Amino acid sequence: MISTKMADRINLQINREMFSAYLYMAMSARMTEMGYTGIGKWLMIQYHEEMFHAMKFAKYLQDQGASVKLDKLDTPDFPEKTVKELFQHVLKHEQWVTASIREMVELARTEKDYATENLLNWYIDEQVEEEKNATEILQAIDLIGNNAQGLFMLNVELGKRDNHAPLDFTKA
Ligand code: OFO
Repeated sequence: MISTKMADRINLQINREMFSAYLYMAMSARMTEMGYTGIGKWLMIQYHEEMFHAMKFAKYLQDQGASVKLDKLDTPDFPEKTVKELFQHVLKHEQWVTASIREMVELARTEKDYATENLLNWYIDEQVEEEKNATEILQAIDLIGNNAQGLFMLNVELGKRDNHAPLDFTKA
């Protein structure tokens, strides 16, 4: 059993993970509409990853006998119109999510909630991966500079990303 405070914080994080999914879906649409179909696909796979992150928290709440409470999602609002600016936003967003997960670890430690802290270790590792992915894409964009052919190749490369996130709630 977990505390009400911890359950509320996990429910807030579910909302943040689902907002991440919503944001990446919107970014995917914009990139696809601009002709970057490979980048659009990469972002849609990121959408599925985020939904998995949300479902993993939801399943944990249920395993702990706590309720899943879904709140409304904010509208994704982003002004970026270039690939570089968009991935700068992705990195900044992931850094914000990392800070949010770290805050949860602090709460779990304060409450001596070892089970939740153990679950959060998975998310800590995942955030290292999330920030690394965005950073590597930004490094590639910097190497490419204003070379249109390079950007074309990056679009093709990112379009090769596969979906590994389980879509089945019970496998979260
Ligand atoms: Fe759920 O890691 Fe990205 O936001």
